[in-house]
Amino acid sequence: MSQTTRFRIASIPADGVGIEVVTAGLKVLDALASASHGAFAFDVDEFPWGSDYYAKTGKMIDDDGPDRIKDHDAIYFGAVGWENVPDHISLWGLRLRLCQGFDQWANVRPVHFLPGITSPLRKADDTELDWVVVRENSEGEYAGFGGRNFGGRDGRGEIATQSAVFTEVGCERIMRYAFDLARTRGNKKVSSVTKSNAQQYGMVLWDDVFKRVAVDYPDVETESVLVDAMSAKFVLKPEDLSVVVASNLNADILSDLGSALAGSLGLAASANLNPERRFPSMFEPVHGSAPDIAGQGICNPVGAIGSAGLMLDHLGLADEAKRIQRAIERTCASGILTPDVGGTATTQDVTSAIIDNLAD
Ligand code: GGG
Repeated sequence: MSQTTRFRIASIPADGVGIEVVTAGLKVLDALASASHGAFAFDVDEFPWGSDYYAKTGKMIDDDGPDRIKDHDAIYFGAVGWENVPDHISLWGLRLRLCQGFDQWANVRPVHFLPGITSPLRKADDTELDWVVVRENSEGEYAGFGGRNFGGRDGRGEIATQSAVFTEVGCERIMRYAFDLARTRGNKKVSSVTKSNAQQYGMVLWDDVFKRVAVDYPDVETESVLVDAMSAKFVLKPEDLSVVVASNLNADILSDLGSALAGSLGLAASANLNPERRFPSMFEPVHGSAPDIAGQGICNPVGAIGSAGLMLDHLGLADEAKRIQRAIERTCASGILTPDVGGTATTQDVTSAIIDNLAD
């Protein structure tokens, strides 16, 4: 018998529904490993980092945390954000610390329309819709440059600055990623999104780099669209989209809009990739910790399970990734749905159905 390929996964469920959906995703991975008859296995190390950890220790992650997981094959992440910690502390202390520390510069967020899920877009009933938001994940509006000062002035005299940072290296690498991705798709098109009419330095640099990079991809159609116009396009002409590349903040907002148009934020998967593989990549649902439904067993596990699929693809298990996607589609088509998409099923019901549907 040939040797089992073992993958080391660092699991960080973190906050709220993150804990429930990571549990669901790990069950799916377990089922696939069991069915592989020893071809592959997952060694999962779970870490308790998150907002509760911060409440106990004053840290979102241990100081040596990144070092302890830097040699894992991948990170499987839940969600960050809870009422006991200010949002900017929890986001910077954990998710951004890992994304930026491990140079996961490409955040890939597919917008998938699933059978059996009602989209708020009437057009989705009879039009094939499918696009990917590629989010620049290392700089831009999330560079973290700025400060607050003059709090001692009388009255309301404090000031704050927050600078976006755009570099040619950062722009070029995410654009090349987007163009290479477009080449793998039926509709070979990249839409670049900025607000360069108002943000005349960083985003004009982005536009200039986009024009330069596009020359190397003459087979790929391009367009440059302002973010306000792109928001309208997501709703009014989404059939025109294939790969949408945008800065950190713009892509975050657009991908939430895309997930909502597909039916729910709970459906959307994402991959934070370090394409050079110098560091582990991190896979997580697009959604946050959802305090309003956390702990009730009714959150939608599809986004997290889809993210596990993206992780398998990254680990070289492309067939298993396709099996997860097919199982998600079959489950949704059969009407086993959580309340956010109009059903009455629990997180566990949907997870079990997806596992049952993994079989060919
Ligand atoms: N699983 C994604 C997650 O936890 N998101 C929390 C959040 O607030 N993210 C903001 C961002 O990534 O820009």
